[in-house]
Amino acid sequence: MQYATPPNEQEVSLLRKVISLSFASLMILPFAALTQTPPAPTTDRVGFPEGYATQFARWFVYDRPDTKQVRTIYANDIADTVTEPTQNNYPYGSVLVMETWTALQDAQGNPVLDANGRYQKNPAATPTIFVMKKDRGLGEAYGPNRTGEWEYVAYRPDGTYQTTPQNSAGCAICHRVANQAVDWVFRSNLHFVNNGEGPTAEGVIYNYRFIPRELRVRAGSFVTFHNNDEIEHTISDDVAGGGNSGRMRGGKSLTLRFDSPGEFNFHCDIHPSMRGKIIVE
Ligand code: HEC
Ligand SMILES: [Cu+2]
Repeated sequence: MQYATPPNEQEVSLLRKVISLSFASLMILPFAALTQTPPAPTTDRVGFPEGYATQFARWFVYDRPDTKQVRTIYANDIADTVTEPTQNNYPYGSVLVMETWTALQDAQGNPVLDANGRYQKNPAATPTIFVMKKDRGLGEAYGPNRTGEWEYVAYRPDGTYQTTPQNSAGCAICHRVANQAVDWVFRSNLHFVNNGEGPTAEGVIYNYRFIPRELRVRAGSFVTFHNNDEIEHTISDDVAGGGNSGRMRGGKSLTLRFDSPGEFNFHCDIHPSMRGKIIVE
């Protein structure tokens, strides 16, 4: 499993600038502008997802460390019928919503974690509501950048546009990276594999290794490991009878809390040469 290239707001806004620039030059240079502007829908066939926070299924919450955001992904009833084996083909009428919220931060700009070690929404911030809808006949308007039958729009909570349909080509261009095998939905593994969890990982398991090999944390900290390998591993306490993650398939994460100072040495039961250490200070 992979951590896909995260969406980059700067890229989006740059793209928007490029698009609006080409619209501006449309008046002067119609032909040049037409060939440069990525095609996009001219009308909104997505629609503001009224009541999403209470009526849609909450699929997962993802802490985004680089932008210090809490991203909550919701699925309407139709999208929520999708299972891991059918995630290559969401049914018509599927709506996915990503609510992007600035995380609460301390004076140094570090996210203030909640009792479960997760980011919290800053109550003073205004979220952006990214929406993608799949339906018969949608998607074609993006031309070469089409992602199946999905169309994209971003709204503010009051229903006004953050990204209009006309400016949404950038959404499709980036979502093409998520690819057809998952119907261009990026992080559904957090829903299907991790039961809705998307904490920031301090450690990864990759190529039969724990990376980093040794981690130092303060007492009371949470540590999340993400299995970024193709195969199963375990995180098993070297002390007999100690904690054991059980088999963690690729894409799976595990969050542990370390309360008392000391050393926690661990290994993988399946590949005993895989060893790691956490020093709690
Ligand atoms: C630069 C790449 C990029 C752009 C541009 C982009 N997205 Fe995404 N989008 C992502 C990634 C990556 C995720 C997974 C969450 C994460 O990593 O932050 C995502 C997640 C989503 C989701 C949740 C379902 C999923 O795919 O996991 C929705 C809905 C969504 N984006 C809609 C939009 C809309 C609407 C736009 C345009 C206004 C847009 N996106 C633009 C990369 C992008
Ligand atoms: Cu292993």
